[in-house]
Amino acid sequence: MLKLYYSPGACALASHIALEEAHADYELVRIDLSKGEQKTPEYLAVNPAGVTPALVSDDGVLTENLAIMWYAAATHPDAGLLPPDDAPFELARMLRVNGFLASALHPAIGKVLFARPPLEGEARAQALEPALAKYDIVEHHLLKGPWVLGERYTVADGYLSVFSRWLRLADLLDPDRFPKLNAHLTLVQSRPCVQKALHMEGLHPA
Ligand SMILES: N[C@@H](CCC(=O)N[C@@H](CS)C(=O)NCC(=O)O)C(=O)O
Repeated sequence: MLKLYYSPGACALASHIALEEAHADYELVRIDLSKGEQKTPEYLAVNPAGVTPALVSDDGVLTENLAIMWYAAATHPDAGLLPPDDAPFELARMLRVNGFLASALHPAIGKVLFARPPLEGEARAQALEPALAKYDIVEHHLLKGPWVLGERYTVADGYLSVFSRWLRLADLLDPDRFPKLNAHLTLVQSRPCVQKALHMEGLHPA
């Protein structure tokens, strides 16, 4: 059985949603980031980077949300979480969005919301605007609507929802600046599998 190491509400929620949407057989192992459990020798043996998520499978260990989401989707094709094989450009569009979220948006907003010690005052303001500018890119260029790719739900939707959720919880998902992101988050959170993943992590829709 698959085993997902996660921390509630952190970016591993994207992998969790993908496993749930795939109807995969999996179990959860909670890692408490506030207690530093991601740096214990036991966990570092699973993910030497000391971050969540990590997925243990019969094929081996996977880290990185991008890889875990793709593996969950590709090993459960009936769930239809990827564009079809005969639509390589659609797949490339999905990968473009996921790549942008992983390499640009996540680090930018993570610095604003989760830096240790926390950013304050001018330092926070200086980090916030470039982070919000990444959300502008998604709002205006990457999110087609209603789903990321248009009419089809893919793993990119669950992934994006994690970062929109963080912004809404921080009271920063301004409906005037981010109308499409707001509508998208609400739509993603209406999916039963997403609600189940949130519930399993002890969370509620934002
Ligand atoms: N690129 C990685 C990022 C993983 C990551 O940064 N996870 C954060 C939670 S959102 C974490 O575990 N941080 C703990 C730490 O930095 O100590 C992925 O997408 O899987």
